[in-house]
Amino acid sequence: MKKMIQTALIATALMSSAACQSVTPNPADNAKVSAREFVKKANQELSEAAENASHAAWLSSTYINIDSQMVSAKAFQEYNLLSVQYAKKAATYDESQQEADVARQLKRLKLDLVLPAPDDRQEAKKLASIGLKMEAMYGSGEYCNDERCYSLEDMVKIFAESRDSKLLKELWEGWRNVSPPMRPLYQKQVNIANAGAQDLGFANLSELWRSNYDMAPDAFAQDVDAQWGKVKPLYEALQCHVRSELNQHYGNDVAPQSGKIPAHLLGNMWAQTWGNVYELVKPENSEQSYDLTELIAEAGMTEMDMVKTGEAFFSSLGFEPLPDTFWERSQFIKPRDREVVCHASAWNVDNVDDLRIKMCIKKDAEDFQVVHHELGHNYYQRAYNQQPFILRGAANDGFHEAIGDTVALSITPSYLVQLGLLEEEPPVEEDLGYLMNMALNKIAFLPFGLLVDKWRWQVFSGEIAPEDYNKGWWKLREDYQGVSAPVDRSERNFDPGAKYHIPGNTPYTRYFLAFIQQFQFHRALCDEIGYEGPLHRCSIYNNTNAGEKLQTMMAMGTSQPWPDAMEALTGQRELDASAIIDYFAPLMSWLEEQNKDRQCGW
Ligand code: X8Z
Ligand code: ZN
Repeated sequence: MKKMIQTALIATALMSSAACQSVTPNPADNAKVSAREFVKKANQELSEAAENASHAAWLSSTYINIDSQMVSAKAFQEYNLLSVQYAKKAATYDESQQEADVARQLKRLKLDLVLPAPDDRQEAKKLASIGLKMEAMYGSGEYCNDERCYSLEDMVKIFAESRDSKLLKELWEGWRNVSPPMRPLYQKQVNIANAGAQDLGFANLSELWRSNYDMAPDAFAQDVDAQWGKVKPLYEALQCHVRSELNQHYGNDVAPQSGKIPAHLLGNMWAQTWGNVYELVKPENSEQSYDLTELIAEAGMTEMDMVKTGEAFFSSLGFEPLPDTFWERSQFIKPRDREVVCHASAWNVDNVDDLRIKMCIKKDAEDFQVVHHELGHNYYQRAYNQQPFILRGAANDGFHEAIGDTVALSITPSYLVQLGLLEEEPPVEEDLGYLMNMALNKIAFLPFGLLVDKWRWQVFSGEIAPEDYNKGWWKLREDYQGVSAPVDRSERNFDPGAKYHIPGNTPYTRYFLAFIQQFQFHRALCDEIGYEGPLHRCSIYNNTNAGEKLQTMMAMGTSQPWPDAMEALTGQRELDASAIIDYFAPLMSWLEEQNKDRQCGW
């Protein structure tokens, strides 16, 4: 399961966890060997099992059909059982008696599980098939009205471009028909995985997930809340301004002046990033003077060109080019002849150099950013491939999500000029528009990044009962994001299931962390290269010193507690939201001015 991270970065517990079809003896049955011998064997067996599972998962994600699901479920089941057995056996060794490298591997074996099965083949089998089924349901989901059918990708595009609130509301509701059938499966999955977590000595799956950050699980939850407390004023100011501008555009009947913002009006199916409503909310006198989506179109860039441009950025930092197999095996474009899981992911199928991304690329600014995000995963995966298999992972999962985004923060106007996409740099006075656009994507995301796992933690612990799944979801959506459902919801709905990471069983707090870390990383790298000036204008493009800093940290994998990796990159040992606050300081002043006569809050 650990491999969930390393292998398919996002794609689910399933894929990455999985494996070994063979007649591997149960490690728990072995006569007790030294801890060093034990981790050696674990590295070997788990890496084989993970590779097997990854091949199967690639297949089931890029050809959704009954056979690929069966093969993949089987491989996941085997990998999962093997990981659980190793985790249990690891707990029989006293870490404090081992040399540091062995102790670290024992620790990682015990914690790096996302969806542990109880040690029972039948339960493990059920768990695997449920996961695959939900992911396939999501991947092949669509909405049809009397006129036509819409894939999720069609709907996502309409959300980005359309201001027809009636159509948006219809599609918002329509897409959410994908998930009610998942509800009983999800409930079952929670039960089995909770039993698995309890077998491993955790109170429930929530405690296991929160234990993966080199600190006590409750301390982690508190730290996350504390970070949220620091950025919340910025979010509230943004919500207030956006609400008011949407009200101006749509009128009181569609977009109320006060309270929560109806979730279908924010340019995104989940209201998680709001960059697509930039035109409606931009500062009047300081337009962002270019639109990257238009520049991509004007330059006639293909999907492949977008990926090549991303690769070139990493090359400019000194990273080796991607292997030929990356170009041969990746999925860049949505195939027309079959169903696939379009949600973007990055893979290292053999955990060495079989790097791939799987996307259904749209030729727009949003996916240009996602391409960099995914490539960040691939370069990280390759950087730590010299570590023992058990330590091939990020310092923590937020780091994995932050690398590509950190690089993408350097897609500044000056970089676009260097690329030849933009003729000249816009004047500094127009930066407010640039910052607004960034805030709509980065600040707007924060409460969503937080609440997805707030919901899951409560579900896993039983605090949200199965009969309240949807109610619990909307309470969090309303409280944290200040958005509301545009149509009535009830327990006939299962809205969390309409967001990929729930059926895909991918933990989500990682993105909240990453959205804070990426600014911290960006600031540290800009300091490193001697940049002086506003943080949002800094680009590390072409700077191999910045590249080396990244490479050094990334090569550590998960061999050290994450504060060590943080220190290697930034000189700091803690998560620090002050960088994101610095970055947006000019926008915050502007928002405060705009909001001074408005009643903010919800
Ligand atoms: O799932 C992703 C990546 C793959 S790890 C495309 N992200 C989250 C999402 O789409 O919900 C990136 C940001 C948040
Ligand atoms: Zn990612």
